[in-house]
Amino acid sequence: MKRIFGLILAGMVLLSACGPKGEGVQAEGYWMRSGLKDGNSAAYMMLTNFTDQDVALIGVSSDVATAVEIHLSSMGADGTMQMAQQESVAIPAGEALELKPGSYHVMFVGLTKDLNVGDEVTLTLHFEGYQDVTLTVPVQDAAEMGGSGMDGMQGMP
Ligand SMILES: [Cu+2]
Repeated sequence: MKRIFGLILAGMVLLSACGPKGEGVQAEGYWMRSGLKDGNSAAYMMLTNFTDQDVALIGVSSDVATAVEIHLSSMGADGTMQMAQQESVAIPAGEALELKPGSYHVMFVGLTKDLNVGDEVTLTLHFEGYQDVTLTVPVQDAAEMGGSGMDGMQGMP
């Protein structure tokens, strides 16, 4: 009897290894840039929608900045990086949205304090079609994360 139970368990582990790993909307690999009080910063992450319904990221809140916005960076016609605020970013069912330097990011405008490497920032993601997701995001060195350059490093992600 014990042996049969063990086999069933092993089968379940195998199944879960093959299928989608996770449920709901999950954030992974999240980090944010260090920054100085009154300056700006940005957070990045991979968001995966494991639900069978489309959801959309519609806002982010945190108390470390006077404004927290969703931005999309892109190369302008004149060859400079530009950022546009996004009201909402769709994540279709079963798909992932990557927020990364040079692309989508969470923008922190007007930091209320210095953010040093090693600090942690609480951030709440708001979705349409899904519940809020709160994360504790580590502050990391952008150069180490391969994030400097393109994403606007004159203090602007
Ligand atoms: Cu931005």
